[in-house]
Formats: sequence, structure tokens, C-alpha cells
Amino acid sequence: MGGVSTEELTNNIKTITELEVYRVKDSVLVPTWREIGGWEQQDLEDLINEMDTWSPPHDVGIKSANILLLGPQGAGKLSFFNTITSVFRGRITRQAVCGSSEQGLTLKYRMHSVQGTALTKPMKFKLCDTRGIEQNQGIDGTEVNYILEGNIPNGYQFNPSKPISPDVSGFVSTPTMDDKIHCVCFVIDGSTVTVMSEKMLEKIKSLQTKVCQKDLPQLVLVTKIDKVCAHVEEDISTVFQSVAIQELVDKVSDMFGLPRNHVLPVKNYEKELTIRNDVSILALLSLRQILHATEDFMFNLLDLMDKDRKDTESWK
Ligand SMILES: Nc1nc2c(ncn2[C@@H]2O[C@H](COP(=O)(O)OP(=O)(O)OP(=O)(O)O)[C@@H](O)[C@H]2O)c(=O)[nH]1
Ligand SMILES: [Mg+2]
Repeated sequence: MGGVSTEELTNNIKTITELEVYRVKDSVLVPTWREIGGWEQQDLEDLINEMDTWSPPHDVGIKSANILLLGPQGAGKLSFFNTITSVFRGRITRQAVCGSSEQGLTLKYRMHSVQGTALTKPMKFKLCDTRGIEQNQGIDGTEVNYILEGNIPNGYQFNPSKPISPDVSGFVSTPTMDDKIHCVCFVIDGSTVTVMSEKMLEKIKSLQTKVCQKDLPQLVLVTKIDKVCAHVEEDISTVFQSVAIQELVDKVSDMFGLPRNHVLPVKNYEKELTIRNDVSILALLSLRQILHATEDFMFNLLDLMDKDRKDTESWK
């Protein structure tokens, strides 16, 4: 305790029954540990252009990729969608919090499309926002399964006292590939992930198992990195030089059993009034990784479809 007596630390108040002492470590910057392009205006424009023109592989016959955002309450799922929309709109935008409770909790399933820079048509991916995962209630495995399979209609209002079943109104009983989820993105709060409860971790792991069973790609968006490292809070472009963020990425990669390049640190727009290149570039770098994983999944689908076709032909 650095020479401080217990009496001094507690102001001699004897009613304290438990005291936890944390050491706050200064974060340091080191040479870049993850290579990316750059942080200039041109880099941002290149990324915007790439996302603007992205589309699912033609032969797979899917119009738009569905990316599911899944994570604990308050992790920043809606904020990530708002961040991406803001980048393409060129100003801070906030989706009206309809479908949310007074506390801002999302209670509706929303398949959000994002308008490209031309604002004339949406881009070829949707960010699907769900109710958060909670320790004792929140979204559960059966609901996630229905969402992955494309059974849940856009705009569905979650009802904690009535779990989703095939008799809910609008239930899509014969979903097509356009209704299904093509990539799952777990969203977790980077500032609290190291103290996540065992129960929450178990719940996330059980959802991960469901995603694995369907061979869907999974990535993790680690939000609120501005709260993890003071250098990053000041200047987001130091993210891949920050030892604190590097350690966080390693830890999350271990927790989720995923390769490190599937763990994507982000800082969402939340208090800003204007957009900033560093925040926007980091968000788009993550989106690019997500779209690459989605594309890989779709190419695998194509291979499977091709194999099925050849098998059928050889049977004839
Ligand atoms: N500092 C900081 N705050 C953030 C960040 N991302 C989100 N927040 C804040 O975290 C809070 C929760 O964000 P939401 O986007 O509503 O979280 P959610 O995952 O949709 O939450 P539920 O709908 O309850 O499941 C809001 O107050 C955001 O402003 C971030 O990167 N940094
Ligand atoms: Mg939400």
C-alpha cells in the first residue's frame, strides 16, 4: 500500500467490509503491431469507395450480406451501426432509438441497411441489431438460432415473457438465403471484458457454439477502446501502437478462441459532434475485415453448391 496505513486509506471508517485495490498501469506506445494502410484523407476515401462498391460474389445469388451484431447489453451494437452510417453520411447521425426502452436498450430486431455515399441506394450489406445478451435473461440460444436461420422478421419486437416461436406474427417459416445471417460479429465492451462474469462468458460461449455449428464466420468487435488507453483516447490512430490494446486483443482472442486478426478494436462515435478521420478509418477497417470474412463464407457456399450440382449430375 506504499506506506499508507489502513486507517488512512479508509478514513478510519470501520464499516468497510471489502476493499479491492487496483493498480492503474500507464499504457505505452511501441512500434506498430498490426499493419494497416494509413490514416490520411486518401486512405479514408479509398476505404469508403471499397465498401460502397462491395457486393456478394455474383454467382452465389445473394442480394445483400446479413451481418449479425451480437453482444452484452450496452456493448455498443447500435453505436457501431450509427458510426458506420455517420462515416458514409459525412456527419454524425443517430438512428432514432425507436425499438429501445427508455434506458436505450434495444428491444427490436432490426436489419439496418446503410446508405452509400451517393445516398441513392443502400450498400450491399445489412447490420442486424438485436436485443443484448444478459446473464439471466436477454436474447437466448433458441432466439439466436431462429435469427441465424432467417426466421425472424425485420422489426420483430422481443417479448421477454413470450419467447419466439413459429406462431409469432410474421415468423418466416421458409426463409431463403437472402433472409439468413451470413456472418456473426460479437460486440463486446473492451473496458469491462477483463472483468466479465463467468456466467456471461458461458452464455457467449454457448452462442458461439451455435454459430460454429452453422459454419458461419465469427469476428469480435471490441468497443470503447478510448476507455482502455489514454493515448488512444487522445488520438485513435495510435491504436495499433498501444500495448494496452495489443494485450486486450490477445486476451479477447484467447477468450473467444479466434485468431487475432478476427478481433477488431473500434471506437464508436458517441460524444463527438463532427466526424474524424481516425475514428472513421478504424471503423471501416473493421467493416472491411467483416466483409472479407463474409465473402470467404459465400465463396465456400459456392464451392458446396458446385459440388452438389456435380454430385447430382453424376447420379443422373
Ligand atoms: N466511450 C465510448 N462509449 C461508447 C462506445 N460505443 C458505445 N458507447 C456508449 O455505450 C452506451 C451503449 O451503447 P449502445 O450502442 O446503445 O449499446 P447496445 O449494444 O446497442 O446496447 P443494448 O441495446 O442495451 O443491447 C452508449 O451510451 C454509447 O454512447 C465507444 O466506443 N466509446
Ligand atoms: Mg442496442
